[in-house]
Amino acid sequence: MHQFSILTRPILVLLASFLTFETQAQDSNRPNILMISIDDLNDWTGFLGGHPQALTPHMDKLAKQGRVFANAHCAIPVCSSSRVSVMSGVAATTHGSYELGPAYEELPALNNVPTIQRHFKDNGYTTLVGGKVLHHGFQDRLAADVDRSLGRYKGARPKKMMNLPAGWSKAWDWGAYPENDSELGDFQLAETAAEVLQENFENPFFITLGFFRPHVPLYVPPKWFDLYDIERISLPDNPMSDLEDLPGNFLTINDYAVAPRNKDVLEHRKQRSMTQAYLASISFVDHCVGIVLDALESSPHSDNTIIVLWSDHGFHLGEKQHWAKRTLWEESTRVPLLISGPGIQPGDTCTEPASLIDIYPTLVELCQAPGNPHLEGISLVPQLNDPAEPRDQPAITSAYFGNHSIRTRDWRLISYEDGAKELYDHRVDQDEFHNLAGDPAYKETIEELAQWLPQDGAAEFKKVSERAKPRKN
Ligand SMILES: [Ca+2]
Ligand SMILES: [Ca+2]
Repeated sequence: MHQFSILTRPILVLLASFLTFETQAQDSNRPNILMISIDDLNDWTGFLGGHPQALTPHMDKLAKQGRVFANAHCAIPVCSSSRVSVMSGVAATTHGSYELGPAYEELPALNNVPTIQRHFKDNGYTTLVGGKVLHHGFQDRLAADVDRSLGRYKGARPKKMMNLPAGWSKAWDWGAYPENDSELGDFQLAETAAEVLQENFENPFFITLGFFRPHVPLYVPPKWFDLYDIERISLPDNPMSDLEDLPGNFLTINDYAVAPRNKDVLEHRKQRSMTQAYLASISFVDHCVGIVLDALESSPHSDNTIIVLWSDHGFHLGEKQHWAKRTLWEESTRVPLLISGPGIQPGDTCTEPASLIDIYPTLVELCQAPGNPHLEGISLVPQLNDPAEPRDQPAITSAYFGNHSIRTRDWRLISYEDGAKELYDHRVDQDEFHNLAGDPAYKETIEELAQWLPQDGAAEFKKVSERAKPRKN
């Protein structure tokens, strides 16, 4: 055993205490993280412009303070799988959850993959989680990933259905209810978070908040409905002829039993009313986001907190004759993604492709946390420094086993399990009306994009009890 001389010993003690001080100093300078997820929010926000009337002043303010990733996409366009990908930093083709189904801790491929909360906790952060973050919550072996729970989501529901036509899934009701914001779980979560943000923390914090609106049922108080005159709401441009150039496959497999069919929506004349409820829910959740952001701004942590805001996937309101999610088109895959914080200069919107699985490595780099060998996304720090910095990696979205979308700055290629393809040129066709896949002039473009298609995706892992049920008729 090495023996220190009496002379060197005090120097080592001094050095050790200096190092300890240095480490603590670094710790106290490491930025906090405030992660805000919103459920089922598509690009209908002011800063993305997906709907000309959407009122989201609080998110728009945040967008001005940091970087907007205007070409950001989910890994899988459905709740549980998308959130598993965000929290693990792992693609569907590795974890094997391609639709609504297994919980994080049930997926064998993630046995040794720490959630982002766990990873930061293991590196000195205090983790707080409230609302809907992982679809199934932090349960079983994930329970210890959370130092402090800010409560699970609690929904308020009227005694009777308000607007739902007979025979539709009860999950899909909507209406001006309850009377006050304070009766809704999202508002309560925002208020709780606002209080927590005034506290002092010994370690840097990682707070994750998951807001539930605009997920169905679309119940929010009357004042939010009053923001949108039902007769003057712009409805999505949705020509029936849009379907004529589509391969049949995805039109069939996305016919999920819970979401209403567009022909039923039209038959019952509910399109305006449902669109109004979705917009009202967006403005309500924006208000909740504002409560949290205002609280952070007036807190001792305002200068040293990274804010990441995202939605787990997009949402159709009739586009391509479809409602809800699960497709590989822009309405389903595109999500809001905002990042702001110390050192991030406001500036132009980034139109390079980004994926929600890039969030994990981005936060690791921003906080100088140790790497994680499981991560499959790529840090967005270069685009936080310069929004024009090109990205080679497209955003890859998978939906149901064997179907993938490749989204670059200018293109979207969709490839279905049976080999059928769609190609859209986003420079001139942001609505994805014109499928160019059958045009020989685009053969090379398709070949180039197809190089990104996952070749050996993990077999699908699904609990039988949680499989999506196909419609019977
Ligand atoms: Ca969702
Ligand atoms: Ca079309």
